[in-house]
Amino acid sequence: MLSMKTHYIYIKSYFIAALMFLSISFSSCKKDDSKTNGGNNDEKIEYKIHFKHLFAGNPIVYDTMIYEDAAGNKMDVQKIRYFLSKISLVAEDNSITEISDAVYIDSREPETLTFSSKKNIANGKYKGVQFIFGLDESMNISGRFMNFPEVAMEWPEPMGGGYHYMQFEGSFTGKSGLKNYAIHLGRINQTENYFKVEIPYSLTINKTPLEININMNVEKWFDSPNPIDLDTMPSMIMMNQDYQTKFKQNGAHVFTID
Ligand SMILES: [Cu+2]
Repeated sequence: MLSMKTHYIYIKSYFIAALMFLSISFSSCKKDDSKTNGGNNDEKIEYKIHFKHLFAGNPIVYDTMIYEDAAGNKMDVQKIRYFLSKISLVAEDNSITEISDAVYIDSREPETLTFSSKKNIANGKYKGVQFIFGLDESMNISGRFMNFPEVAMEWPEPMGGGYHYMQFEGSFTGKSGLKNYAIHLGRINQTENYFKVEIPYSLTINKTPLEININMNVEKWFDSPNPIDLDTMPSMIMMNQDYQTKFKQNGAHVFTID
């Protein structure tokens, strides 16, 4: 139970908060008014992209040996960090509106799981969402990120520099017992391994806030066209183009949108 005194303090702070809110909304009203004389064309709409990480349709339970790779090895998921970039909307006339640069996502860090911004997106019908998994040539340049957490994605200079597209790690039980796996994807010297993902998705934009979910269906990294057996996968695949290609091909089916 709250004492009368704390009650009073509560009411008082509510009152102050309400006053602050009022003054903020007044000043933002003013700002908006001065902008509306140029017609609707300059209006930016707010959008939010949520990133979800699912295993066989359910949110991932971390650090728990309840999953299986394509060969039936029991596995867990401990870490999934990656970049998606140039997230774009594809209009029915095929014109493309880019709504993000490079976005860093750590599936265990809630503050990285929503990307929101404002952008002038033309009204109309859209038929799809596309993005790059990882970073393309124009973005994958050493020194592009100076701060944590992105800087921790650095790819070693002797292997071409730039950044990992993804660090996906955990452990599994193979024939010889418990082992770790590390699915580190990136560019090996001059060989680019990023890929473009195009997902059909119809939406209509009419100056309304936009909200979409991009889901990573994690089990699909192990699925097809290249079934992955963690027990026979080398423990280091950062210099292994064969495995980079396998994951690149599997990755084409990993993402869905709702
Ligand atoms: Cu690595």
